[in-house]
This record gives sequence, C-alpha cells and structure tokens, in this order.
Amino acid sequence: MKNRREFLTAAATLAVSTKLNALGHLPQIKTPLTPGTPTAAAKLAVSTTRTHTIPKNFIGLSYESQQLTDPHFFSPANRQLIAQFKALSPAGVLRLGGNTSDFSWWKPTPETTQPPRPASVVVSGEPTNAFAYPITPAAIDSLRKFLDATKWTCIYGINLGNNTPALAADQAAYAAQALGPHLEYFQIGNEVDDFSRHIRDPKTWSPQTYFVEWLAIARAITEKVPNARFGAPDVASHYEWLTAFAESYAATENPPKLAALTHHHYVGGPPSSPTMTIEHILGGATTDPAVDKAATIVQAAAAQVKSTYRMTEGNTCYRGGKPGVSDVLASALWAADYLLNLASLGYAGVNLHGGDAKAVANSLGGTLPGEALMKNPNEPHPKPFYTPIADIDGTYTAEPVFYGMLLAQQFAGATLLDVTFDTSFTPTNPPAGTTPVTATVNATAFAAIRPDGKTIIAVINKDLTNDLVLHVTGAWPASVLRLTGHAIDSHDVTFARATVTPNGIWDPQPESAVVYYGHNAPIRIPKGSAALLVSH
Ligand code: BDP
Repeated sequence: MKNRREFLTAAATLAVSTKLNALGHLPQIKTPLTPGTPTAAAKLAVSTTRTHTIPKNFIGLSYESQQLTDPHFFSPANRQLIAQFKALSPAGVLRLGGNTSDFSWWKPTPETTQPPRPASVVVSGEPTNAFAYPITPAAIDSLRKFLDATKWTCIYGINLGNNTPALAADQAAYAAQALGPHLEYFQIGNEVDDFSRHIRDPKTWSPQTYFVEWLAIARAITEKVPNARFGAPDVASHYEWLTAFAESYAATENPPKLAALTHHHYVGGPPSSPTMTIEHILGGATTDPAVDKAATIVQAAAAQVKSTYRMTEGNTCYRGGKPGVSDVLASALWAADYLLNLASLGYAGVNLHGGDAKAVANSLGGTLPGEALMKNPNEPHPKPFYTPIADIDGTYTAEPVFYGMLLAQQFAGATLLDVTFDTSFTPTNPPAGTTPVTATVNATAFAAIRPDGKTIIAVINKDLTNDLVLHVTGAWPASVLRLTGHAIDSHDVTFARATVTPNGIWDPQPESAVVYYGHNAPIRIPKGSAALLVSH
C-alpha cells in the first residue's frame, strides 16, 4: 500500500510538469544505454551517522524585481506559473532582486512621480537609468495572492542603488503588511560588490561605505517594521565582502535583525566565452573551486554573526545563459549536483535565477547576448537560456534546470547521512553486458533519511565517457527515479520513475519498477545521467 502511495505521489508531482511541457516528450525517454560504452564502477557506503536536516524551504527561484511592473505576472490569474512553482516545491522561496532591483522606485499613488537620483549615484555601466521602473501597491498585493496560491515565501529585494532611506522604508512597510507571513526577509541592494562598475564611484566604494548605506536603510525599515529581518550582502563574487559585512555587523550596537548571509554563484560566463561549455559546468575531474571558496568564507562569517547562509541567485552562465549549455541535460545534472552539494555544506537554501526574457534582458541593458549563438533562432527556445521555467509560446514550461532542482527537492526536509563514495572501484565480477574499464568516474553521491523513515540516495554521473556501475553496501529494495534525456546536449529532459530488470540494468522495455540494490545487484547509471533511489 505504502509503495503504491509513494508511487502515486511521485507520479502526481511529475504529472503537473509533464502536462505543461510544451515539447511533450515526457515522461518516457528510452534508455540511453549504448552497447560497448565503457563502464566504470563506483562503490557507495551509506552510514547511519546523521549530519544535518535540510530545510523544507531549501529550494527557491530568483526573479528580477522588474517582473513586478506587470502585476499580472505574479498573480493568482497566472495559473500555469503557479502550477509549475507547486510542482517544483510545496514550500519554496521566491527571491526578487537582480540588477533591476536597484532601478525601481516606489509609486504608492498614481500621482507619485520618479524621485530625483541621490547625489551619491553615478550611473555609468548597464543597466542604465533608462531601465528605471515604478513598483505599485497593486503589484505587491498581487504577489501576495500568488504566494498564497503557491504556498511559497518571498525574499524581497529593496533598491540600494538609487534610493533614499525614507522611500525604501515606505515600500518595505507596504510589502511587510501585504506579504504578511509570506515574507522571509528583505535584501537591500543586488551584487553590491559590483556597484563600482555601474552605480557608485569606484574611488570611494568599499565594503565599509556600503555598510554605512546598508545600515541607514535597514534602520529606517526597522523603525517602520520592527520585526523586519534582512539577508545581506548578496554579493556577486567578491566573497571577502561577506567577511567584511560580518565584521561591521558584529561591531554595530543594536543592529537590525539579520536572517541570512547571502551571495550569488554563476559557474562562468559570458555566453560568448569559449570556456563556457558542457565539460566546464560538469566539472571534469575537478570541482568548481569557487563553490568551496564561497562556502568556507560564508560559513565563517555566518558563525561570527550567528546567522544562516543562502545562495540567493545563480545559475550556469551569467549574462542570461548560453544556448546548448544552460538549457540542456547537462544543466539539469549541474543543478542537481550543485544544489545537493550546497545542502551538504549547510546552506539554508538556494535560488536559481530565471524568469521572463524581457526582465532578464533589461537586467543586462536590454538584450540577451546568448541569442546571437542560437543555432536555429526560429525554434522555440527558453529565454533567458538558463531559466528553470520558461514561457514557450505562451505556455510555462519546465526546463532542464527545473528537473535537476526537482531531484534535489526530494531531499528537502530530509536528514543527510554520511557517505563514502569510491569512484575508482574495481569490481570482481562486472555485470554481463557491460564493457568494464578502470577509470575514476566523475560522479557524486548524496544520501539522506526522510521524515517517513525512507532512505534516499542520489548518484549523479557527470562523466561524459563512462557509464557507471554502482555497488551499494547493503541490500534493500528500492524504486529508482532517473534524471536523463536523449543526449547530454539535448533539451528534452525527464525526471521520472525508471524501470529496471531484476539484475539492475536499465531496461528499455518497462517491466519491473523495483531494484534490489547491493553488491549482488549493481545498478547501471549511464554517462550523463543521474539516479535517485528511494528505499521501500
Ligand atoms: C547577475 C544579476 C542579474 C542578471 C544575471 C546575469 O544580478 O540581474 O540577470 O547576473 O548576468 O549578476 O544573467
């Protein structure tokens, strides 16, 4: 009975996104097993030692604040978008921010006009002040109803680039009362470490001058909203600003309430960069060094100020993503791996960036540079290229990154278990039908115990050459969901229940949905795919 219920729940979750996929290839993608593919082995031991519990609201999306100029976007009428949010997580976090958040102005009444820019603002790079836009109470009221419908919460970005404490506090007060329990916290300023590139004088801009501005606005908001909490400093890549922020914060008497230290992460970019490739985002033999660097710095800073830490905006490739890299199976594997890695590093959550083509283009000065790299500009395409949910010809569609996030979402609320993962294991009797090779396979593994007592194991085979035969210590019956597609560079991706033969090899002809994993029944995970095992 239990098994059936579990199956139905998984099927229901997947059905929503499946139905909405405009390209209509889900859920059955036949096995990507190719006879003769080199097959390496890996051995996984899952310990009973529990590390920490992943928050239920770990998964999140990040959208440009400018999205609020259309009150119909985050609105109860946008049913398809609501369905996609719910399919991704029953309790996710929507972060509003991005470059455009520093170009908004608060328009409480129809008569209010755009205030003059403060004297400290020097607009030079992109986006320019031509992209300034008003935020109205109607947009925030509509957002509240969208959050009611999705049961998501919100991290609300406030303009630091072109704002005054008084106007910021008025907008925050409205947002706090309108969003009510859906408001997680405010963030003031987006990627403030890069302000010297476009909205502040590089000669004077520093973590210290930033903190003075941040504090003035955070205090003004706290005066009007006494329970207001903040995430900061939301830096792009200069992680030492996290340390500086924590130091200034710790030295401040009676500081505003801090909920989280926040930073961003894009694997690389821009789209025209020849190093922005599938091989690059999947990491080859080395992992992305910026991930560990950011984690080490943010963990120390968060310990100093006793806060959580969250990756509030990121994706594969900055400046809107790259076609053929950010919107294909490789990006789904990247998302699953990156998110589970951050979960194991103790992050409170992660928001991958996306949204509407126009809002993200505006965040970059009006265009998406990836458009010039599209092989066939007439084919329907997700834009921005990295977006988890795309508007394809008027239909909100789950994109590859979405499915990687959906795999990671299965760990939300679960408690991580220590794993030992040997990626250059030599089995004594490789399964029939494989072409064994000795190789270190580029794969990662994560395990957790869910509140219902079931063990889940994710194995992400990022290797582009070798299939992986997984040997798991112990032997339990389990169901398998797999994250796969026709090819590593194909747009069609699915995360669905897999069928396997009794000996654990993926079966192109659906027969059995249960695998007994363990030494005697290794599981084959084709190159460029991932598997999620759920114990019975
Ligand atoms: C970040 C910005 C965001 C952009 C994104 C990108 O915060 O507004 O859309 O990069 O370049 O730096 O894709």
